[in-house]
Amino acid sequence: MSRTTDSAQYRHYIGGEWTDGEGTETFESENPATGESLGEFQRGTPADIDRAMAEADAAFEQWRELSYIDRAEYLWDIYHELRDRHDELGEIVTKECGKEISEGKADVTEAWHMVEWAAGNARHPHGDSVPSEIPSKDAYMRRKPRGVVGCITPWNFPVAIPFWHMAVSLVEGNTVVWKPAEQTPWCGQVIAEMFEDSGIPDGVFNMVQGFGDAGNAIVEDDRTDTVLFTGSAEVGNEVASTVGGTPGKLAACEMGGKNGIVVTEQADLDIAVHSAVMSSFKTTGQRCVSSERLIVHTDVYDEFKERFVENAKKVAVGDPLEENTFMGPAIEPGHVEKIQRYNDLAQQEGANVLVDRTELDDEEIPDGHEDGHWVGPFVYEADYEEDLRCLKEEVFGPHVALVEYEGDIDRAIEIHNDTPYGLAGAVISEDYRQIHRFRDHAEIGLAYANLPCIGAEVQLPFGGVKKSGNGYPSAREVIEAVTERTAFTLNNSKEIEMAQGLSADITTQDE
Ligand code: UN1
Repeated sequence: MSRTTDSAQYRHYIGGEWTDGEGTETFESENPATGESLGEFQRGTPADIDRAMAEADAAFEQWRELSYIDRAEYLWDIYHELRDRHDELGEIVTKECGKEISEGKADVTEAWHMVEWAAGNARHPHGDSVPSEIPSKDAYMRRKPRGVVGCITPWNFPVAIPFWHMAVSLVEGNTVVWKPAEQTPWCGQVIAEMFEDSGIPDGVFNMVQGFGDAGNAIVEDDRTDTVLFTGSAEVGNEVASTVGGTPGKLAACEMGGKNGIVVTEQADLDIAVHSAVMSSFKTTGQRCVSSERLIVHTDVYDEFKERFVENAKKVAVGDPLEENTFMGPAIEPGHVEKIQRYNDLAQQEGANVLVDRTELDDEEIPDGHEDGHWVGPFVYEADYEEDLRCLKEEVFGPHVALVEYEGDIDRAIEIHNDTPYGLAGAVISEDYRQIHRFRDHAEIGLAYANLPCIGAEVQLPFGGVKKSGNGYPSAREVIEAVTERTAFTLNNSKEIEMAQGLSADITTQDE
């Protein structure tokens, strides 16, 4: 059956077939820079998830019997396709989620890096050989796939993050039911087509387009062994608590952050300003690792402020397909409203506004882009106080607080750690003692020094602490979430000998 219906609606991919599913509704993908429709998609229902689960469950037994290396072969096909279609796919990412074109392409690059890591890992040793107290025993730690992995992915990395979740899961021998973000179904469609082209056995990979009700059906289904979730803290915490209450199920959730950059009195201010601009405004502040707090020492505060503000006033917002654009649009009208609400909140909480490009001037909006979801940088200074919501809550936009501090690095770290989140952060300093203090005491999973706090590479663990996540749905760490470990011990002797000095003698009443 073809990928689309006669009226060119895109379908779900379940059990190796394109299907309309049970739902009667469709939804559109919209280009956030123009408001144009990019395509119409079937909206999946819990019944569609049910079917996808049944297919994934049924395909598991055969898939797990293949060798790691044979499973990885399907992923290598996808790796080559991602590389061969780099420019085209980068443009699709940019059109669908609004990131400027170098970011659209980097998303695809990050995807093939993850596929390369997962498929390459198929030929690396898995498990450990472990010594035993008893010389005649061999002990090993071996891994087994868990079964069906449910993947729920966000719109801001619509190609890379699905592969963070799915590449390792599949190579490790699991089958997959995936729901792409409702804002980026076209990227979902393209990825599903790649799996179809790879010839992966039917049912091993399933994709259902849809919204939260479909995602929820994945989380609640008894056949789901692991849920991998990347997205908002609200949804992620619900996923983690639902799954956590079900014996035998696991969830690895990676959520947002209220990420901070500490600029100490020992900072190189060129590096500081460059890192802060990249961290705050790339992806229009819509990375989970984007920085919304710049915590700057009083000795360098005025100069940093002047230089950062100058950049924020001028940074190029516009058509994301243009190479000179630094910031594209926000993803959707509701998100623009959220950013506006937080910009208002900061003012109500007493912020001193330094740059307000919330509403762009007409001449800043490129021709033909009047219906885009535009929002520019909003920069303010706030006196640090423990209960300011604008310093604690994630906005997910180009909303940036400058916070001045006095004292030593520990004071900066105290302010830095005063949020419920703990994903990414950076320290800018030429003093290695300050850098190491930050490395060891900042409550975050991704720490940087003299760099932006965005742009992690796939071979590093990715994830946070506190409200930012309970697991690591990417790279090496995802293996823990999608496999079971077996501690396997083999006796090479005819005698049974026990560890810990435990007697292996069977004594009888006659003795
Ligand atoms: C996200 O912010 O949602 O570290 C993911 C980075 C990217 C991934 C970001 N590699 O910026």
